[in-house]
Amino acid sequence: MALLEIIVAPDPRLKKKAETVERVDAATAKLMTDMLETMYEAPGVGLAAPQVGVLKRIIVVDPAREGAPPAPMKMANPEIIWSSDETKPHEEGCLSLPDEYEEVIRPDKIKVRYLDEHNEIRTIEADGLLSVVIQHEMDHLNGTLFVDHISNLKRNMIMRRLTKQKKLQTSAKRHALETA
Ligand code: K1U
Ligand code: ZN
Repeated sequence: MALLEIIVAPDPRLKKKAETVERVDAATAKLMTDMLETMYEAPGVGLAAPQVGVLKRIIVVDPAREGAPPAPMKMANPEIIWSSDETKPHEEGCLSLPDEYEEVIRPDKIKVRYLDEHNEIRTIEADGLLSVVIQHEMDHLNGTLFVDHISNLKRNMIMRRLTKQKKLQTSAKRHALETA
């Protein structure tokens, strides 16, 4: 197993559309396992392959509450085949937008079809946090971030903070190299 580096916004790699997985082979299954390990370590409740620099339609999720047994799910080529008309607001975070949280409104319930880690087709129904996290991770596969669902004003404020943070980190790294 291996920990992967999570890309932090703003970064053009987070805005690209990911490619369909032809077949879930051993290499894809290993990537899924590494993504789950990276997600647990972060910690987070979901992760999409583009967040670790891999432009493939792969997501992992585990919305189990603290203290509950783990409930990891590994999905390739997830497709929403039904979503409820009823919508619900939910506060979302993102490991690629550290320390930023905003309410996003999405369909409450969904049905998702995907390939599991054994290349088997599966269909599940999801509601609550599982539904929110799957929709959030599937957005990453199309280059969409949760801030794309909120007002321009809020999005611009968040992106300005993240840009500033990145500049500070870049200059701190440069200073550390120059003084080493
Ligand atoms: O970056 C990501 O896509 C993961 C993201 C998933 C998500 C969380 C909440 C609503 C929608 C999507 C996260 O996991 S952010 C971290 C987080 O929410 C969390 C961290 C530790 C414990 C519980 C939650
Ligand atoms: Zn995210």
